Amino acid sequence: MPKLRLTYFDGPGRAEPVRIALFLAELPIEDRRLKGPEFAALREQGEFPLGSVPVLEVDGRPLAQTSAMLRYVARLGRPELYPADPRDGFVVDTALDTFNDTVSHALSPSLFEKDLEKKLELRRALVAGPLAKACRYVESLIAEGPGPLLLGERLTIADLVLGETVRQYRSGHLDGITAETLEPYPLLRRQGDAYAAHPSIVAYRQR
Ligand SMILES: N[C@@H](CCC(=O)N[C@@H](CS)C(=O)NCC(=O)O)C(=O)O
Repeated sequence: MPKLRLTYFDGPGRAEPVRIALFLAELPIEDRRLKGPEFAALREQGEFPLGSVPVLEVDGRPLAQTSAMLRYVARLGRPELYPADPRDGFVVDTALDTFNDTVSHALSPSLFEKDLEKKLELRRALVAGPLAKACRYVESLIAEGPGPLLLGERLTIADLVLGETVRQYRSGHLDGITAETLEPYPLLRRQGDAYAAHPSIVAYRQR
């Protein structure tokens, strides 16, 4: 097995689905959690290929991009998390990219905004615009199957990202994005409930 080290901040964020996938794949890792100044110093030293985290080192080779990490970890240790069937794989990838890339990038400017009123204004625009579009799209994908997860009963790497996103919104840790934000999206809420109650996720929380 390769030697794995995951570097991120000391919080869930983008790394949490990768941590969960690694746990489910039973792959031991070094879970390196940085404080802000440490991140800045290591970035300055060129430690992160794209200047961002998470970074997953595989036998010392640093690799970026959360979605690629999720696919890699699934293939390595828990293949059922990433369907081999091309159409199912496509559905997983499109949901992953929508939340892990489109929504995350749309959220970024507000994360760095210090003024609370301006931050809330950015969040209102996000909720009404890119987030609404993304949620409607993912709901249409869930609606194609029996639910409650993206591909029915089967847990996939996309469910890790969607479920962690629902959990983050419900946590109230993001100003202006709350459980109420999910009110118009019943299938996403149901996905979040089923995800949280899934035995694999319960096992992760109890580890
Ligand atoms: N596409 C990358 C984006 C990574 C990313 O934007 N990471 C953020 C933290 S969540 C970061 O490192 N931001 C610091 C910066 O880019 O200055 C991924 O999905 O892994």
